[in-house]
Amino acid sequence: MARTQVAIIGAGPSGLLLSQLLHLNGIDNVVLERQSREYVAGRIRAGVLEQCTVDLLIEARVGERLLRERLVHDGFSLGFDGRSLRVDLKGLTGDSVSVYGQTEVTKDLMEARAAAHGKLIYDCSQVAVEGFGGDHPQVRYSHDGKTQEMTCDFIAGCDGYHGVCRQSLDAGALRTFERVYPFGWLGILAEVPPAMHELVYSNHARGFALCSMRSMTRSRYYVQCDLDEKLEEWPDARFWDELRSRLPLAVAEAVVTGPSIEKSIAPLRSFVVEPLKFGRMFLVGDAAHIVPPTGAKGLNLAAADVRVLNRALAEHYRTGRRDLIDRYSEQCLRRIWKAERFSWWFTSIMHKFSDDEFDQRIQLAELDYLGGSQAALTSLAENYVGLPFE
Ligand code: RFL
Ligand code: PHB
Repeated sequence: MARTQVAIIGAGPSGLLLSQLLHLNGIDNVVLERQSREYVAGRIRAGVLEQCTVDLLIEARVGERLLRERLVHDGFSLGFDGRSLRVDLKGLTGDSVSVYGQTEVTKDLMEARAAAHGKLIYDCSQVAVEGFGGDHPQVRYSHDGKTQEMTCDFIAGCDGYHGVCRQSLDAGALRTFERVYPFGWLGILAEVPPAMHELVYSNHARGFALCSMRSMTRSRYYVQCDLDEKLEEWPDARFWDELRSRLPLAVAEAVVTGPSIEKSIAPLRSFVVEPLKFGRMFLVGDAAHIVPPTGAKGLNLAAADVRVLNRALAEHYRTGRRDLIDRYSEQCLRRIWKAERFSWWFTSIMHKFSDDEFDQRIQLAELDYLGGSQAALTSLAENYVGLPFE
C-alpha cells in the first residue's frame, strides 16, 4: 500500500501552500483533488492579500511573480450618503495590502509543486478518510477507474466548505457556529481599467457595491443581490447600470464598461467549526471556517491556518514534540474568531438588510462616526491589513 507522511485533501490555496511548505521542510506529502487541474486553475475568487500572507508565500518560494506583478494598496474608500471616505491603511497602521488574484496564487503554487515533482493527483473521486482517531490514518480514493489506498501519519483536510473531511466526523465530535445572510454578491470580471486606483466599498439604499481589480487593465466588480436571482437576468448592461447607481458620483463616472469575461453569484455566510483537530486529522481553511467576503479575509485566514500547521508539523518531525500540534485548534481559532467578527461587522454596516429606515440610519451613523474618529478608523484599518500573529 502507498504511504506518505501527510495526506492533503484538496488542491485549493490551502492544500497547495501546505504541500509546498511541508516539502520545503523535507516532509513527504500527497495532494488529492476532486476536480481537474484546469478547473482549479480557472476559479476566480479572492483578490486581496494581507502582508502576512505575502510573507508566507515568499517563505514558500512563490513570491517572485507576486512581488513583480502585485498592486500595493495603501488605502481604500468607503462610499455612503453621497460621500467618499478614504481609509488610509498605511498612515493608520504602517501596513498596506496587496492586490493579486487567488487565481494567480494558485497558478504560482501549482508551478512550484510541479517543478519540485510534488505528488498532486487531480480528478480523484470517492475520497474517504479513515482511522484518524488512532495511529494509522488511511485515505481511499478512486482514480482512473481504480480504487487506491494510502496510509499516512496525518491527514490535512484542505477540501473547502463542501469537502469530505469535515463530513466524515461524527456530529457529536464538533460544534458548528453559523450565520447565513439574506443576500449574495453578484460579481463580474471585465477586461477594463479599474474605476479608481484603490478599492471602493459602497453602502447605498439600493444595496452594497464593490469596485475591485486584478490589474490596471482588469476589473472585478460586485453588487449585492437577492439569493434567488438568476445570472440570465443580469445581462452586462443591467449590471453596469446597477453598479453605477450604487457608487459615489465621481466613482460612477469613472467606471469603464466592457463585456464581462466571468459572472457569478456567491451567497454570504459566516461559519466556524470547533475544534479543528480530530486525532490525526486537521481541518484547514474553508473546510473549517467561512467569512462573508466583505473583509477580504477568507484566503488570508486559510493561509494563517497553513502557517500554524506547517510550523507544528515541521517541529514534530524535527524533534518529536507534539505540543504545537495539540495547540493547532486553539491557536488558529483565536485568529479565526477575530476575522469572523470583523467580517460580520463590516458586512453589517455596508449591506442593505431590509427596508427598515432605523437600520439604515444606524449604518450611516456608524460610517459617519468612522469619518470623525481616528480611533474607530484605526480599528477598521488594523483588522483590514490583518492582525499580528500572537
Ligand atoms: P477552496 O479554495 O475551496 O479549495 C478546496 C479544494 O478542495 C477540493 N475538494 C476536494 N478534493 C478532494 N476530495 C473531495 N471530496 C473534495 N471536496 C472538495 C475542491 O475542489 C477545492 O479545490 O478552499 P481553501 O483552499 O481553504 O481556500 C479558501 C479560499 O478559496 C477562500 O477562503 C477565498 O476564496 C475567500 N474569498 C476571499 N478571500 C480573501 O482572503 N480575500 C478576498 O478578497 C476574497 N474574496 C472570496 C472572495 C471568496 C469568494 N467566493 C466565490 C466564495 C470573493 C468571492 C466571491
Ligand atoms: C475581490 O477583488 O475579489 C475582492 C476584493 C475585496 C473584497 C472581496 C473581494 O473584500
